[in-house]
Amino acid sequence: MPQKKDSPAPAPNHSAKTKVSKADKSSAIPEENEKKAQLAGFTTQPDDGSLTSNQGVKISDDQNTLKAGRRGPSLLEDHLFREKLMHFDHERIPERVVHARGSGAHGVFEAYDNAQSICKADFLKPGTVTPVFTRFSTVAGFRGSSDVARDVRGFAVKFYTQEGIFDLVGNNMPVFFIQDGIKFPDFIHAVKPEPHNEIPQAQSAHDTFWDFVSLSTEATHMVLWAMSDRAIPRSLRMMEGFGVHTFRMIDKKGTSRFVKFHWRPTLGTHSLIWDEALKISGKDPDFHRRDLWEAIESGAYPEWELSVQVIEEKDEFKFDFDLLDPTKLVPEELVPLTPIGKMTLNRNPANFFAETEQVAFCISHIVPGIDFTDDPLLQARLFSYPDTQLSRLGSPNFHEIPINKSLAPVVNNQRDGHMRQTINTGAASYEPNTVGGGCPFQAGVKMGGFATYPQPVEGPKVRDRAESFFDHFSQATLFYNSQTEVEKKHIMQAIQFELSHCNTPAIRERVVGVLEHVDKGLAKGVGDALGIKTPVKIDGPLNQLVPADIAKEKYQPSKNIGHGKSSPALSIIGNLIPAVETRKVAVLIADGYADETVDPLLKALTDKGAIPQLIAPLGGTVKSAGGKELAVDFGLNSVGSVLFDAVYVVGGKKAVDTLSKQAPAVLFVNEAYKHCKAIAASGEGCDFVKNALAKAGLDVKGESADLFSAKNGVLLSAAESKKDSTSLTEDFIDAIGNHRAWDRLHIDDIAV
Ligand code: HDE
Repeated sequence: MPQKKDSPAPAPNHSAKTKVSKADKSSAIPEENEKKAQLAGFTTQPDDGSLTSNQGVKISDDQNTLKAGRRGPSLLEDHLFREKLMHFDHERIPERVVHARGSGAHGVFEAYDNAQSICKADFLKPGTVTPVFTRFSTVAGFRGSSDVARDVRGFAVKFYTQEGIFDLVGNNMPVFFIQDGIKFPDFIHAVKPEPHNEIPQAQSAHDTFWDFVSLSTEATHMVLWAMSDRAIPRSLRMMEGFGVHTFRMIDKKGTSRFVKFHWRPTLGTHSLIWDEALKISGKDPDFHRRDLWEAIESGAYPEWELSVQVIEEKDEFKFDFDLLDPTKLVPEELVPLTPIGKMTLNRNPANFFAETEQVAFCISHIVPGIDFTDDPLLQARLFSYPDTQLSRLGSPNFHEIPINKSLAPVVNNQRDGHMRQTINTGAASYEPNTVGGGCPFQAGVKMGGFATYPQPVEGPKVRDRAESFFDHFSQATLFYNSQTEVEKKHIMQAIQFELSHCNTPAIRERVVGVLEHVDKGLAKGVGDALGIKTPVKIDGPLNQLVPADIAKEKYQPSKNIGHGKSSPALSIIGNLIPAVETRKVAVLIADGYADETVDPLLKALTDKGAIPQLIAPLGGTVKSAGGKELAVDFGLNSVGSVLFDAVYVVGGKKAVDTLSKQAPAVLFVNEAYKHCKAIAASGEGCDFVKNALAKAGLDVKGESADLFSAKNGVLLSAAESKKDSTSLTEDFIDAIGNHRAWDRLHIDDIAV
């Protein structure tokens, strides 16, 4: 059973901005939980016993096939060889048709004390701790594609509640590309690699994606999200999650309210820069997977607060957008977030295939207290998820796979099928029966049975869309207006990049024409970069996703386009939560380094939860001027500054002379500058930084006061005194916490 905590539940207004110390975390997280115990029953430890066949027969020789003579032909009789190869030949299962690339972790969800007034679900009772398994993913790429592709991230959480499984299968963006599930195969075909040559991998920067989204203007809002920094998270631990659709919550009295689900990371939401993401894909395609794994192994457990936006039934039609339209969000300024609990991921899977690959999320997995709405995208998903598990996992018994197994008892008359694990006893596999004493019996609502909310439904059978879904641009404009200037620039550059990879001029032009309806400046900026003259006039109706037999004029978007105000909550940079914890800091070092700085620097960073790593010209060790030896984490050639959040160059004449002759060391600092990362140096290290930036074309003399300032995130202290280096380290730590110096000078001029 999910454990109840002895300590009082956190206050309901516990905000995502509240920093939770490690000590707090460990006290909140039970070492054992019921799901862990259940999985233990299926888990084997490496055994030092004899090697056996799958039938338990001991194997005497696993090096040689059975042959007729020492140099003779292999024999078909070799049952041990055939068993081993047969199993190997079938090791792979089909990868997910979307969201194939993913990483998962176990954890717990702990309810605050306030959700029961709107939801009767047991796992939301105050202080209830429920085991969870969470899988993050990209959407378009194949299973082996890069983690940091520009893409939406899946954010799927399986709650093993006392009343059965609840899957909250969301994304890191609050809206979606299409309004009706019947277009999902078209959209996915358009974004996946093109079918004739299977190019490009894990990218939307190609003709078919932009062709589809420019013809289906309902995608415009989500396209802007996908072109924003949200699509290149710094870490899976530093991104938000959203349920996207409007759901229902039902309280004990049977009252239904509309809700939107939000996950907010306590580390804040942070992103990469596109140039950085491109380079990380080469240096470490497992960047996000490794980051999640290492954080959990080190005890720095990632956390998210779950909130809901609650809308009373009577307010369903109060907004100028439709709550059932998944291309719209509910601005927080209209309906604030109410935090209702916290998720902590605290355990890596024991086996990737058994857990992360075989986990089967289905939006149809809900528990009493939660229900669906008529959102046509949500309705389509209700069919798709269980259906896709049949081809991926191969059997309707996928719920029996340990990672998918409910903690609540599963009792019904479903029987047999491929790979059935349960051995059902007795003669009755039907209901009603007398043979089995009438069991299992229906629970009824009072005994916790699920009952669908009795929402009245009436209307003609039509293939159509409500007019309230026709406005495709207001919220795209709202989103764009809500971004800081830096974020707007990133969106513009992302669209320029993507369109420059489209071969068909008409597609590029149509996209610019669509952008005119979002923001004229954005359209012009993109157009200018591609040699497209604005304004662009689009031929034919703007939205082509209309029923064939219905007048196209009816489907024109509303006239009040481009009127969007702003919603400050939608900016990442405008909502910075400073966090140094788990940030990776490269310390550039070489033989002859100055003794004074390194130990205090490493200690100060580690005390704040950052992860300093020593990067030297070669691997092995480095010796200080005073003869002290330190182990090097990486040689310069095996990493790059893109894998770190900040760089420190250690002083010491001999060390800096050596580093100055290393082109990768110079590139390291210059790329860190270009990517707006905190840079610090002490002693002779300061000259190294200045010379490096001068080589990249910056005027380090004329403007040195502005360039080398805390605001610009470049901190130099030529003196090596204890006082100076302490204050340098403090400023450096602050700069790391700010994530990036977004307003850094001359970024576009730097030649790297
Ligand atoms: Fe999915 N989606 N989806 N999706 N989705 C799948 O199910 C589908 C949509 C999401 O880590 C598939 O098990 C349809 C929205 C996540 O295992 C498949 C439609 C959102 C994951 C499927 C959508 C999502 C999936 C493929 C439109 C955010 C990965 C493998 C009607 C709210 C879960 C699988 C994991 C996976 C269908 C749209 C999120 C084919 C038909 C909107 C996070 O069933």
